[in-house]
Order: sequence, then C-alpha cells, then structure tokens
Amino acid sequence: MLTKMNSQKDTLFASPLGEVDGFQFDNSVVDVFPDMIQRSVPGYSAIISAIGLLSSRFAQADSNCYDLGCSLGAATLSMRHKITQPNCTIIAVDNSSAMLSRCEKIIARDTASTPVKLVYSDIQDIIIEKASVVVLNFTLQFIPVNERDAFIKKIYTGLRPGGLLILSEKLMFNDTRQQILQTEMHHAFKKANGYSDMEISQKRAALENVLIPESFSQHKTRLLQSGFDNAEVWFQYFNFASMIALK
Ligand code: GEK
Repeated sequence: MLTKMNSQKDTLFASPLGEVDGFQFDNSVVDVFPDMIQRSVPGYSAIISAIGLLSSRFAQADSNCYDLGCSLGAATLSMRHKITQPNCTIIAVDNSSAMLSRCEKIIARDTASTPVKLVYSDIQDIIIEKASVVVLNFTLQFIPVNERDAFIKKIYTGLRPGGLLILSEKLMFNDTRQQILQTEMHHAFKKANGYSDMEISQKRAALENVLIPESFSQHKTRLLQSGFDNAEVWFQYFNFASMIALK
C-alpha cells in the first residue's frame, strides 16, 4: 500500500515559521505526503481500502472511474486492485505537477491490469463522461465554495445511471459545542500521532482560507439538488467523514 511506501516523516511545520504561508501541494509536501495524511486524517487508511471495495461493486464494464485530486494515487491503486470489470479505465487527476509526477512513478511500479490515465489539470476543467465511479477523497474542500454546486452537478451529469460518487471531506458542525469538541478531538488525534502543539497550530494557519469545510447537511443538500437519488455518510471519525451518493 502507498502508505507503507518510503515516505519521509512530516516535519514541515515543526520549527517556528513566523508568518505561515498558505498551504501548497509542492515538492516538500510530496516527500512527506503519505506520512502527513496518515497522521493527520483520522480513518484515512480505512477509507482508502473501502474505496477499493466500493469500486469493485460499482465499476461498470466499458466505463471510466475517476480519482479527482489523486495526490500520490492511493485511491487509484485501491480501485485498480479491486476492479475486475472489463474495459474500465481509471482517470486520475491533480493540478499539482509535483504530486502528479511522483504519482506517475508510483503507478508505473504497480502491476495491476486496469489502465490508469494520469491527467494534469484542475479537476473542474476535465470532461467527465461514461463514469461509473467518481472519487473525491478530501479534494472538494479545496475548491472555492461558490464553485462547488456547478462542479458536483457536472459530476452527476457525467455519471451513468447506477453510478457512485464517493465524497470524503473534513466536516464542520453548526452546533458550537460539537464544533469545538470535534476540533479538539482531531487535535488530540494528531498529538497522539506525534505532532506537537506548534506543528498543529502552524498547519492550521497554513490551511486557513485554503481548506474550507462544510457541514454534512450542506453536502447532502448540494448532492440532492444536483440530482443524486440519495447521499449518506458511510464512515466518520471525529470531523472527517466519507459520504456515498448514488445516481
Ligand atoms: C488521496 N485524494 O490520497 N484540481 C486538481 N487537483 C486539486 C485541486 C484542483 N482544483 N485542488 C486540490 N487538488 C488523495 C488526497 S489531498 C487531501 C487528496 C489533503 C489536489 C491537491 O493538489 C492534492 O493533491 C489533493 O487535491 C488534495 O486519497 O492533502 O488534505
């Protein structure tokens, strides 16, 4: 699995930075990404495994399966190892050239047979067609909020009947006590995984205005208004959740 590959330990925010710049998916992040996401996103490995299981059930013959915001291809590889339907192509898209070129090397070392097409693009600019599975694993949260409705509608349009959208996101909560509790529990999760208070607070500053979380009810409303028949949370660990929406 990708998370067990040679990944440097994430110490990007371990020294005092003074002014913290906005977070970017550059080469320094690529080098530590598997360690970073594993120690920062509760349930990440469980979600990656389930993406494979869900894809094996929902991938249709002669269709495309999309991994939008693929980073180093963890979800792509999970799908690739579980899809058995003929003539499926996995289309993995990211707009970080650093991520995509490392992803290309990782995919090249993998021997599963379903073809993978890597696309360097903003995920909003690609054509989505003949889709049976679309994965947005912690990516929608980086798209400007006012552009999310049109983007989800575009995904819905590109999905075939019976198609599946897997949407994993950091969540926010309308209830103030829940918001505080879940945020504190996420920080406790990160501390238990070896991050210091300074690393946690500097990373939070870097992600402010870059990662914009919404509530589950905002996501559900958008998914239903875009045309999906239904949308539910299938996994949640503190303020990180993965949803499935069916066409
Ligand atoms: C995983 N899904 O390991 N267009 C294309 N890519 C984008 C855009 C955009 N507009 N915005 C952000 N990205 C992965 C993890 S990480 C989540 C996803 C995180 C890309 C960005 O370059 C990065 O690679 C990815 O989305 C987000 O299952 O780091 O919290």
